[in-house]
Amino acid sequence: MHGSGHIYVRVSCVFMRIARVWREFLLSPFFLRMVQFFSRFFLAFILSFSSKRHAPKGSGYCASVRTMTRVRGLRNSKILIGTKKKSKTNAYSLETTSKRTLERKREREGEKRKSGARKGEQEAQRERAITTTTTVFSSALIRPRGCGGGGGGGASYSSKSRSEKTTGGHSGRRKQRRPRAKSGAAEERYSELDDAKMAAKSLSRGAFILFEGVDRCGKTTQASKLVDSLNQSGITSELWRYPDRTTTIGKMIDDYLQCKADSDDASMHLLFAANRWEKKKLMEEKLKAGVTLVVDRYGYSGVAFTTAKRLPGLDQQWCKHSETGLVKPDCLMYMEISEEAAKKRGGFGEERYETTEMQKNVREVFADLREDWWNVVDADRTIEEVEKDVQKIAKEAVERCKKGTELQHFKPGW
Ligand code: FDM
Ligand code: MG
Repeated sequence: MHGSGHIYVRVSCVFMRIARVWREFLLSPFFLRMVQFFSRFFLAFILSFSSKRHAPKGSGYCASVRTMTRVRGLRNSKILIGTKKKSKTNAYSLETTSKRTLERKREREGEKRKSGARKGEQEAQRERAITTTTTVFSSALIRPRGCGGGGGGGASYSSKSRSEKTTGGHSGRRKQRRPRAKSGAAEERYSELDDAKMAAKSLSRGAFILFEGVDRCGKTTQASKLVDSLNQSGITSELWRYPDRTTTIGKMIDDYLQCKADSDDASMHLLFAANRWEKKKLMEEKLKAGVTLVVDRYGYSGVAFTTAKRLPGLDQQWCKHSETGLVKPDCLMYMEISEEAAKKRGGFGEERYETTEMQKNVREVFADLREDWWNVVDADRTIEEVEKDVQKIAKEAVERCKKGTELQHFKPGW
C-alpha cells in the first residue's frame, strides 16, 4: 500500500508541474498576442469571402476585404492586427503595415492608370485614322485639276503645289508630306485612283531594250538609231554595248577578241559575264532613275557564243549560270538575218569569232534559246523598214516601264 501511495504522490506532482507550466504559457504575453493575431486574421479571412456589394466603395470594409483577399495570396506579407477602425458604414478596416504590399499596390494602380491613358490615346488615334480614311476613300470626289496647280503632275496629287499654297511655299518638309484630308473641302481630297497612280509612279522607270543577233545583222545600226530617236522624242536614253571594252575586264576581252591574247574558254566566258556584273549596279540605278538603256548584245550573246564553240562541259546550262541574278531585259529584239543577206553586207572582220562556221553555230544556239516574249525582227529588209518596226516595239516597252513595272532578274536556269 505504501508503495502505491508513493507512486500516486509522484504522478500528481508531475501533473501539477505540467499544469503550472501550461498556466504560465497561457498567461504569457506571447500566447495572448498569438490569440489576438489569429482571431483577427480569421475574422478578416471570413470577411474576405463575403460580398463586396454590401459595402460602399472606398469604405474600410472594402479595403480590408481587398487586402485580405490579396493577403491570402501573399506568402510573406507581414500583418499586424491591433487597429480596429470603424468606418462611416461601420465596416471594419484592417490595416496592413507591409510597406512592400502598399508600394506594389500603388505601383500597380499607377500602371493601370498609365496603360488606361495609353489605350485611350491609341483608341483616339485609331478613330482619327478611320475617320480620315473613310473621308478620303468614300469620297468619289477627285480633286479639281485647277486647285492642284496642274503641271507635270497630271492627275496625281501634287502635294508641292498645295503645300506651297497653304504654307507660302517655304517649308521643304511639308512639301513632301501627304496632304491631310479635311472633310468638307473638296480641294483637299484625293481619290483612291490618285493613290494607285502614286504607287505605280514609284515603280516608274526606264526600259531595258536589248538587241541580239549574229554578226552583220544590223543591231548596232538599229540600236544607235533608236537611241537618237528616243532622245529626240524626249525619252532619256543611252546606248550601251557588251562587251564594254573600256573597263579593265573589257580591255582583256578586247585583246582576246582581237587575237592579241589567248585564254581558256571557260575563263573567257566568265570574263564576258564579269563585264556585265561590273555594270549591274549602274544599270539598275539608271533604269530606276528613268533612263532607257538600249543595249547592243548581252548575256544571250554570252551563252550563244560560248555554247557555239561546242566544247565539253561548256553547255548551255553551264553558260547560263554566270548570268543568273543579272538584270533581265524588258524587251528583246532578235535581228533575224539570213546567211545570204549577211554575206551581201560584206565580209567578216578580223575578230576571233568572225568565221562562217562560228556564225552558223551561233545562229543555231540563238534559235534554241529563243523564247515566246522575244520580238523577232526581219533584218533582211532595208534599214528604214527595220527601223519602223524597231521603234514601234521599243516605244511600247518604254510606255510599259514608264507606267511602272518592277525590274526583272535572271532566275536560276532562267
Ligand atoms: N561576245 C559578246 C561573247 O563571246 N560573249 C559575250 O558575252 C558577248 C557580249 O564578242 F563576237 C562576242 C560576240 C562578238 C564579240 O561583239 C564582240 P561585237 O558586237 O561584234 O563587237
Ligand atoms: Mg563583231
